[in-house]
Amino acid sequence: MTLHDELSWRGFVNQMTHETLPADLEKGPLTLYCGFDPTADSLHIGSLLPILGLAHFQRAGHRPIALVGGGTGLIGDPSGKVDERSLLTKEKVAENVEGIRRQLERFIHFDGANAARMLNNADWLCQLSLVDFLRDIGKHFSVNVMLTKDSVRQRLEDRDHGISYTEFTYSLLQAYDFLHLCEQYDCRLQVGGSDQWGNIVAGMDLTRRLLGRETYGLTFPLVTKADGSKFGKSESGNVWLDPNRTSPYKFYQFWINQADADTPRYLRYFTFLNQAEVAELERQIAEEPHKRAAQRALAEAVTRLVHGDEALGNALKASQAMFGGDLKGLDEATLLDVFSEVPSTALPRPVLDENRLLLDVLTEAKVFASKGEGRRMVKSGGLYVNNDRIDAEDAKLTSQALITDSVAVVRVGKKSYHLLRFSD
Ligand code: 545
Repeated sequence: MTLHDELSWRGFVNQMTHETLPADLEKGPLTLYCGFDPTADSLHIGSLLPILGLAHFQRAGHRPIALVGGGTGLIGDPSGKVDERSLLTKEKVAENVEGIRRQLERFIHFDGANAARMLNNADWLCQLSLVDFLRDIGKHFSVNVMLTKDSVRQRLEDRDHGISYTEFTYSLLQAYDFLHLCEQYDCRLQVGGSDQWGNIVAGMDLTRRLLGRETYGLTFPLVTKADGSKFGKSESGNVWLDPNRTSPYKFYQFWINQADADTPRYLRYFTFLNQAEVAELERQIAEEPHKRAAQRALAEAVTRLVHGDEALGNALKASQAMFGGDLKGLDEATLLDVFSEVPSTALPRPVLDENRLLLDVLTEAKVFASKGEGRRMVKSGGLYVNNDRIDAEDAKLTSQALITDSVAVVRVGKKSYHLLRFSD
């Protein structure tokens, strides 16, 4: 399979500027780039497709440049944005650059024959002189043409959602980047999401005019969901790559919960599984959908890719906890994350030393409506502490009930959970 065959099969190709690109990609290594503006200190899964796009090019022997927009991030790309954005402070942008740089480093390798590069456009954009820029670069842009671009046109129609001169100029800066990278690094292809088409083409035009060189553009599709809702959001908002913003457990759960109708496409987008492997998982969706083998494979592969083996192991263990699995070895943060939607009762720690009956405490905590209900539950074998069955009605509550420093997990029946949290 050629790289283009692979990308097409995976559904990575939305638009290409040249019909000849697929064949040219086979002629030898080429340098390409994709830009990421530091609008936050973490990427979210919306950036995963372009990142994996770069990884596929690198696997095929090409040289990717991951560009962090320390300069463009000070301006703000209007592409696809209905409203003018508020400017981030320079300090915030610099901080975000570091966060994003660290994340990007996981996905492509920076050594070997076709080593990737990580560049920051602040290094050249922040040194430009306004007068020189307007003379040397601005002169090649027709405002008439710029006004017809999607990103601008939408914002011209009503004043409430207008566009500032600052954002209007954004695409000149991105165009200048392509020119700079072509000149300095022989970069000949820019990739990005479909919202980047206008900016990519602007850079190609500029490079053609000023260097007389032909470059390429390729865009990836927008990731959609079969039910029409927006991809990449969970109930709690964006799904981030930073484990402190979206825990590996929640990240794993996000993928496990994908619909059957979306999963084959996502396996092609977000994992490196090959055609035969994806076909086998598709067969399993068709024949035994209840087993969710494809979702499991998806969740495992993406969690491993983004968070590594150890975090995946913990996420798997945490996921089993909800279904009565072993709770030992889960740290408190993970435990609280897994049971974040479960009711909980705060109790003073000394309660653990008072030799109280477990059923009394649970009745006070409203786990049971009455002590009688608690007794019946124990008799029928339906009361668990930390997923261990309680067999005696006169069981005492002691510090033995703690599974982590301050938490005991009570379960009534198959899956009705309640947390007891002991604080000093
Ligand atoms: C800057 C300078 C360049 C080339 C590109 C850029 C960035 C580009 C842009 N891209 C988007 C982005 O989002 C914020 C990232 C999360 C912190 O705005 N002008 O930076 C997204 N991009 C990846 C894909 C995209 C795009 O990073 O291209 O389509 C999302 O899939 O929206 O010289």
